Amino acid sequence: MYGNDFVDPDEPLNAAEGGALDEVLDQATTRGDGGGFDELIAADKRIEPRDAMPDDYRKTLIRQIAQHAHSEIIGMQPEGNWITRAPSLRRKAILMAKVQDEAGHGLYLYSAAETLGVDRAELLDKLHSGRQKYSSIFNYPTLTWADAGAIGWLVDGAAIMNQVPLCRCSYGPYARAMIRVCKEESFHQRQGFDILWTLVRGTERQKAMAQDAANRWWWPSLMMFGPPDTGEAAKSGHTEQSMAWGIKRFSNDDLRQKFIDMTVPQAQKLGLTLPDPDLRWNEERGHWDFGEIDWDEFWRVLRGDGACNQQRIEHRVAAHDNGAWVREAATAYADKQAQKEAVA
Ligand code: BYC
Repeated sequence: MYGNDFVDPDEPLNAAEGGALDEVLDQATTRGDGGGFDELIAADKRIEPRDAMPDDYRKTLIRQIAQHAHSEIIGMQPEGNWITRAPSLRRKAILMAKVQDEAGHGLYLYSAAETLGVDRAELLDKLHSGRQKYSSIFNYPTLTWADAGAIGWLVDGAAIMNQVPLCRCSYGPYARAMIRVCKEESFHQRQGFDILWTLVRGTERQKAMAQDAANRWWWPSLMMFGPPDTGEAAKSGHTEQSMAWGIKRFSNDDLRQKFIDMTVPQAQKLGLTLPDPDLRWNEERGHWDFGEIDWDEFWRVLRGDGACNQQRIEHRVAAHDNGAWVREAATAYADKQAQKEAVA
């Protein structure tokens, strides 16, 4: 348990800690005696790389897993921005570990995508040339130290809500990668909450900094779940098909509501106000009602018009170019080892 100096350690802070992950592990489906794709999906079994699968299922997974992997590595940038300015050695060490975890998540996910027959270099090329997306959330700037807290609390909190169900995704390598990712995200959310918990008990300026960060990150965090996909919007995106294939287990709207229901009491505990005047408990629904999300802003950011889109890609491409010698050295070493083994 991390950072349990501010809450009852038995009280779950997020979906992974709420028992959802244990439930997934308990129910981990084992394969039956084969069967075709449709039979495996109908029986809620895993599809493995060796199995035959419809081309569209493969393409959907490559699109989603690649986008997810790209989000993890681009997501290193906003917080990486604060490593050199973290307020203490302890905070710096924790933040470095967190950012390194995100790199690791990217690696698990690129590996999962590669089991579908694509090459990581090709996926990175698509990211760099704007042909594949990464999460909208990482196009917002990190203006103060409190943003490191708000990202951990809200962005990682939203990520866990979305990703715990992906541990039950029908595609085996993706589902298995998500189990470790979710455990690590749980630590990330706690460290974010802990940063804010410290700030809200600090000076008036520190409290104002925490409030300002919550104001700026709340709505973009709700957009992370993706556009509306229930009611009239049910036919518009990928959700219906992805749910039929067991890739997505819940709609974007359901996960968004679960996240809001989980997060409002946490904001109350922090003494922070969420920037939505329409936020109120609906006794009848048993959920928090919330205001209109600015979907124009979401689509604008996706089209490349967010505050940091250009900067994020430029930085990524430069990091990739600067790392060329590492890839060359690793390839040369692997070739040398292979030659030695061939001779032995
Ligand atoms: N940003 O039909 P929909 C993290 C696109 S990293 C950008 O609902 P789908 C972390 C969507 O791609 C968190 N685009 O699509 C890392 C589609 O466009 P295309 C990343 C978005 O795929 C570092 C269109 O909108 N998590 O946790 O069924 C530090 C229609 O959407 C977004 C994942 O990637 C968005 N937010 O569902 C801290 C989780 N939302 O592709 C934290 C895995 C939607 O047709 N991914 N779009 O051109 C998923 O669960 C699903 O892909 C989504 C979208 C729920 C995101």
